[in-house]
Amino acid sequence: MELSKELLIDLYTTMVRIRRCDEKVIECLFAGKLITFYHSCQGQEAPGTALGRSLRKDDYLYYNHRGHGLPKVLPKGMSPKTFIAEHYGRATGAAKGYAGFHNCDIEIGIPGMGGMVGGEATLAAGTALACKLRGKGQVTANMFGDGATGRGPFHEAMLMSATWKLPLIWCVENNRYQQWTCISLTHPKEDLADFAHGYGIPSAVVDGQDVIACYEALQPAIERARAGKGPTLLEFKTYRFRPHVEGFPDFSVQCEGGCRPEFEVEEWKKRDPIKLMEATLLEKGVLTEADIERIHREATEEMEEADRFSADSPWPDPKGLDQALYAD
Ligand SMILES: Cc1ncc(C[n+]2csc(CCOP(=O)(O)OP(=O)(O)O)c2C)c(N)n1
Ligand SMILES: [Mg+2]
Repeated sequence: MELSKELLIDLYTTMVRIRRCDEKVIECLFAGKLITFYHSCQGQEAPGTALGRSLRKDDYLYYNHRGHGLPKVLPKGMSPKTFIAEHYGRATGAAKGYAGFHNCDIEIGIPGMGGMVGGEATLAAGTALACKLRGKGQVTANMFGDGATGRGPFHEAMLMSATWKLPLIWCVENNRYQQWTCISLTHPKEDLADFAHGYGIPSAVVDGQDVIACYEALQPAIERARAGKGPTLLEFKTYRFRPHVEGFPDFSVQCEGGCRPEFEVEEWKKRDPIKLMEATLLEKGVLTEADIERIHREATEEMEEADRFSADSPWPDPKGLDQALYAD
């Protein structure tokens, strides 16, 4: 699959914007400006970027707590202003500042998340059923962590989606950890994509650090869903560069042999998705060093502006709590 120059630049720029936005949220958090905590998505920008950029505006996209959806909602069209303002708890935020990190926007097909790991799976089956019944070629995608595949809702919804041939793209970001527990203690097999065999649906294991590989893997899965042929399970092998949640020590010892050794983090940083794409685009002659410098500078300025916008935004009116709810 040959991706256009414009698309390659767009995928790269989107990942840089996500990284800068993530860094800005962390900076604001430690400056005491936010009403919430934060689960950084650094290192995991590629799968969500590829997914968000592949979906239509009227497709549904569910995300989990990692980056509070940032690497999915920004590529699907949410502004960093809306995202950061929500963390500030301001009325201009995604959930009008009422929810702190709940980055929903139904106008662009983002119903939001709940606090329960794997909880979006059954909701995704619900919107996928709605997509099918409407008959407009809409699809639903659900991107979640390896931890969610250990929960009942994921398997119940997988079974239903396979049996009813729902237009669903199941995307697991396998970063090998669930908070402070290594996957070797929770899952018997290396590849979570193998779960698909039991449900009789196609699957693939994808290099989650390579945004081009992610994009290419998603296209047939989305086409299959749009064509009414049913769901696909894609497993993106990836890694988070920062602690599970900011401010908590990360190198605990819940795993045999010690959990998440520092050298492992350093090894994975050599496969930073942004650096990998940068090298590819320089090699292909799609971007110059000057272009890269400009893209980073513009992303930094965009996030500074989003920070100022958020800080200057009004607090929500406590009486308007019901306005943050929606029904369809
Ligand atoms: C049902 C449920 N159990 C436990 C938790 C606490 N919890 C929050 S995030 C998390 C880790 C989830 O791991 P994973 O799905 O792999 O996502 P990752 O953090 O690695 O991105 C856990 C256990 C929760 N929110 N919901
Ligand atoms: Mg995980």
